[in-house]
Amino acid sequence: MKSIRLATAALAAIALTSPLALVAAAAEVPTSGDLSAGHAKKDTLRWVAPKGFYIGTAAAGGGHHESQPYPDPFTKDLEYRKVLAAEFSSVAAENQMKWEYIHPEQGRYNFGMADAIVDFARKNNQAVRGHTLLWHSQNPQWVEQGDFTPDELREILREHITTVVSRYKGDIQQWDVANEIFDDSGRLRTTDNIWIRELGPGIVADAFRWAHEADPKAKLFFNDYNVEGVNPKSNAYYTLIQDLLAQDVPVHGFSAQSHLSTRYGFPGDLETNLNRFADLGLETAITELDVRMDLPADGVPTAEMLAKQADYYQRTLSACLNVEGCNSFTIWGFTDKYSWVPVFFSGQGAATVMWNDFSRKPAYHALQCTLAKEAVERGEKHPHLPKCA
Ligand code: 9MR
Repeated sequence: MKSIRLATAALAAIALTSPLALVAAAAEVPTSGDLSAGHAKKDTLRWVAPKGFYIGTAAAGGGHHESQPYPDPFTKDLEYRKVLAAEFSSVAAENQMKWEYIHPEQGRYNFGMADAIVDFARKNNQAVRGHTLLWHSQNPQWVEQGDFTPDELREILREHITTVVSRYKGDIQQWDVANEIFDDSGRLRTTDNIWIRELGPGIVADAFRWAHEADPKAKLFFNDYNVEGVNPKSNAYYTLIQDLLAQDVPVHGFSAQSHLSTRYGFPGDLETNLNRFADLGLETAITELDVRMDLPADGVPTAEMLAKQADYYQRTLSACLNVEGCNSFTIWGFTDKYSWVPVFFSGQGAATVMWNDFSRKPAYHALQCTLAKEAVERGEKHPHLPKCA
């Protein structure tokens, strides 16, 4: 049965890809192993997670995937879709709701893939994280190279936010309204962020106001990388958010993307940092966790490397579970097969919790056990507990 299904997936890949892609697609079709899709329902992340805690992943597609030798993962990889549905209670659009993807030309929206993700989530009883509305990156040419007056540009942003957020009103649990607006030293991106450069810092508050008008129930977030610990960048958010809250701007959350690397120490003050935002009355979230590593020459991580990676995953999850209002924990892809990491960091990879064939790494088990233990600690009855040390 399994081989028939896999053969069908491979044929679909053949019909849709170049000869070069064929070789890769055939090589990547899972043939063996501990396939998540084949696991019992009770042996998944979402099943063991405490009630009300969303365990999520990015749904792969767009962005770097478009230059890779495989068909669109989210729509074409059936095994991938099964694991996505079985394991996660929340999904985020990896690229499919970004400006360049969803609004590629002035006056033309491309909602197909975002709609598909939202439909998939509804059918599989999953929450959706929307990503993202105001960012310095992945904006279409027509915006970045356009010759607009400030008033026109402001109207372009307002119209975009209103259109996209309204379309998914009621379907999106959390929106990353503003993404990566500070640099690592805590300075606002006044040069590379077109919106802030052309319209001034006040545009950030307007983006939150417009998003809130379009979907009053969606929780609106600031989202960034390198803000896991207490540092100049997270301090900048801490100050800005207090200012905005004092002005009644509808900001509801602060999230740490958490693209970690075993090259660096674990940000041990993650929990402290999230707590100070929680103390402002905000929700917090982990939104893009992955833990990359420097791969050995043969490309195969050692058991020690995998254990260190698992430890980083577990500590990130524990920090979130320990913070009141940190109810959404998203990993940035669940299989190495589609991870952005090797494409962006030469010599690094193996950053996700499953191998290419969806078999589970120690990091997967670390997440699963941590979720299960927390559920038990919260007094929930668990008919099944995975074997956890
Ligand atoms: O994973 C995304 C990849 O497919 C894109 O090519 C890339 C382009 O910038 O963006 C990646 O996602 C980023 C996310 O949107 C924001 N935080 C950093 C993520 C990794 O670069």
